[in-house]
Amino acid sequence: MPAAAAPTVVNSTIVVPKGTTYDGQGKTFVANPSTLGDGSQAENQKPVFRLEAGATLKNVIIGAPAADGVHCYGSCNISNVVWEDVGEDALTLKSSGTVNITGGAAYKAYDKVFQMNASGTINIKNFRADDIGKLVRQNGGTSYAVNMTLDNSNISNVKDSIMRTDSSVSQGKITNTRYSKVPTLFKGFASGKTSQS
Ligand code: DGU
Ligand code: CA
Ligand code: CA
Repeated sequence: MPAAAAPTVVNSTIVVPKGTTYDGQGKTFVANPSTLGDGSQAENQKPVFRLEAGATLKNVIIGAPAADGVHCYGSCNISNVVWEDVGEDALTLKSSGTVNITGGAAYKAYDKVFQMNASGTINIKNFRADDIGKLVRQNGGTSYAVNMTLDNSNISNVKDSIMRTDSSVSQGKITNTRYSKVPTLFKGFASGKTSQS
């Protein structure tokens, strides 16, 4: 078997311009801890990838350290992206839009995987997550609407919940998903705002 290729060390955030696609072709990317962040729970680390509105990131493995993962400024498409060891968090919606996550996985998130810091939608399908705090977290104390969906996925070893919000207008929907060691599916949602089948 050929030796695995050395990871690409990212010294400054890779920007994916508006409407374009970045195909990592299965390569592994890691953050330079002295320029982007060490992937600890310290806030204000920089992302490895920054996606502008309508950008797509695909076929990427993010290794450790992962710093602040991926930031989306507006809608973004994330296809077959694997976080081997989530940093401060895996992906953040920084301005309103729809995040579509298709395929891929996230492992070892001490706290959050997907962080929603703006209103919008997150659709997660065909995903695997293991050893995480929360899969989706709307920024604590915010009251805008976030619509969260999870379909056809496999989620295990969760400390807190799969979807969590403090907003009475946000919604969560989980379909066709397998769980193991998940204490709570939904936390903080108003009654009637969640469904599971
Ligand atoms: O408690 O500082 O966790 O984008 C609030 C936190 C939060 C953000 C968020 C993020 O606002 O830091 O990583
Ligand atoms: Ca944080
Ligand atoms: Ca963060």
